[in-house]
Amino acid sequence: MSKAAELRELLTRPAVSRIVGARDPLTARMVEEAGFDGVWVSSFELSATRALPDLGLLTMTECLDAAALIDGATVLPSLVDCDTGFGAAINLVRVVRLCEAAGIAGICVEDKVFPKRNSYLDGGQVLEDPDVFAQRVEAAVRSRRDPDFTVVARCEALIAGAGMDEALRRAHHYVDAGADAVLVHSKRREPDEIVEFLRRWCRRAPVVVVPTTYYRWSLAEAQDAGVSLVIYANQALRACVLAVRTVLSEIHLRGDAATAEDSIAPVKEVFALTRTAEWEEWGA
Ligand code: SPV
Ligand code: MG
Repeated sequence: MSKAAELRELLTRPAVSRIVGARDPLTARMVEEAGFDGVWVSSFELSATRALPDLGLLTMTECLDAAALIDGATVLPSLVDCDTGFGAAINLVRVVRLCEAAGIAGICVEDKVFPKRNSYLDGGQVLEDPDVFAQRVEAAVRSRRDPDFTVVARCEALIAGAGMDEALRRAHHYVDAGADAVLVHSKRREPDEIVEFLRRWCRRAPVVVVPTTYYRWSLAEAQDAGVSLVIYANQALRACVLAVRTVLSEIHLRGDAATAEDSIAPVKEVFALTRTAEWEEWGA
């Protein structure tokens, strides 16, 4: 099965699926090892990895080059976060062509204006005109050569405070334009508005959610409410930030790495993750 067909299957099967943000190929391999279903190539994580804020600063090339490397390190399918689509409809057509050529399973594009701001930032969010965005979605869908290549339309109406009716209106519009699934985003600490969206959506098309702020919502609850795909978008990055800071400050304070040794991975684990033995069989 192609990776595109696998991602489509994850979105359409009755059971809820789970994908995880991986900012680099090694993390993608750990996502696979942990048993998750796929990889989320997150604009927030890719930006943060370059010590940049998630403000639409990454170019299309930077994003897709990183996505190809990440995708190449795992058998899992990847869903690539393409922010607002790097321009007009024709830019998204190029994204689809490049992703398909790289074997990437699908893209997600959001209905904000360029340059988008990360959804959790305080301050205003500016939504794209829904007709303009739907045209972009339609172009992406029409330009794919593999019918399994997935186009997820991300609705930011709840993030922007535009209300539930507007979120539903936009989501229906995007599915009418051909979107394979809708990512409905919320930054509430409880899943209440996501639950209401799902109730009124009546399973018209697969729904993707990102429970970063409403992290107590269980997988079983999400499945019962009608979610198809859960994205753990940034937990791996945040785990890394805390772990690295803790270990580095310990080494700096103590003047040795003795106690740090117990809380870091043995070098052998890195050898295993990078499949060193397999490479050595080639005669290294
Ligand atoms: C990302 O991970 O880049 C996302 C999800 O787009 S969020 O950060 O919640 O906007
Ligand atoms: Mg993003």
